[in-house]
Amino acid sequence: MSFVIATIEDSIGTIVLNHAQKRNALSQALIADLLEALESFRQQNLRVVILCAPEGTTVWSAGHDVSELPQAHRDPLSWDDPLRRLIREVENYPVIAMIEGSVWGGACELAFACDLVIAADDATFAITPAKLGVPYNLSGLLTFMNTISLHIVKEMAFTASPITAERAERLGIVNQIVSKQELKKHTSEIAKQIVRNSPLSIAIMKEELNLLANAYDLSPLMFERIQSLRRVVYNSQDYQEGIRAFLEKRHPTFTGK
Ligand code: YXS
Repeated sequence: MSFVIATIEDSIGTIVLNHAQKRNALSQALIADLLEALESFRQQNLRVVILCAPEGTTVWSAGHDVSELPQAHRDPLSWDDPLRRLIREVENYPVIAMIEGSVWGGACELAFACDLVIAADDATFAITPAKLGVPYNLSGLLTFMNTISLHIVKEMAFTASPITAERAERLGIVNQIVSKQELKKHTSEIAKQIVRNSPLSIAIMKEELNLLANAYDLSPLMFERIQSLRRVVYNSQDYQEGIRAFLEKRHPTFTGK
């Protein structure tokens, strides 16, 4: 069974996240299917991709599959982890995130890594590492910083509380919000407009904008210091408590150890 449904119409690829039972959690299996669909679209030279969940969903994606987070003593968000590979892959295509329902954690990063975010008025967005004791990684935080002003990134990351689509639009995080009924038609019209324009021009501007958005100099010394601080966190009792509490369906008790 595939955890995504991939279709093509008018040079537009659509990928529907399709694991409702687990609230479209970004598991290794779902990400593998998503990457396969993106690769197939790339081979067919599709000009734009729409990433969405089934119409009427209340949860777009519940984020990283918590049951697949390493229990301890291993970086949960290292270069080759599925979520990291997916984010890098999404940055290679013009992708529109079509959002309805709630978006959590790593799925927020996935949505914000897309080129446009078109949301239904019921959408919400939550950045959740602090809720689980996860030391988010540098490139992941940069995805958020490239989408959201620093104060709002900190508010969302430190509180782990969802923000509404209306506020996200006001903050420029979301391009446009429309009614659930209008969402699919409106997003498709934007995709068709992109298809009518020059694919070469769009591809090079996307690459240039990605390069500029990621153009930060970080010395090896600074990088190694950050990695050692992150190691303290994913080796902590709090990190294990965060995951255990989620799996046991209870609130975590963090001690700072
Ligand atoms: O109990 P069963 O077996 O039916 O499974 C339940 C949930 O355990 C499962 N599920 C998940 N499994 C793994 N990873 C997840 N992220 C996840 N979310 C849900 O799906 C089944 C149905 O869930 P349930 O009963 O809670 O559904 P609901 O409709 O009542 O509530 C939907 C949500 C999304 C509000 C609720 O499932 C929820 O709060 N999920 C966790 C959202 C979250 O905190 N995600 C962050 C994941 S960690 C992550 O993305 C990064 C590592 S980080 O945190 O660093 O950003």
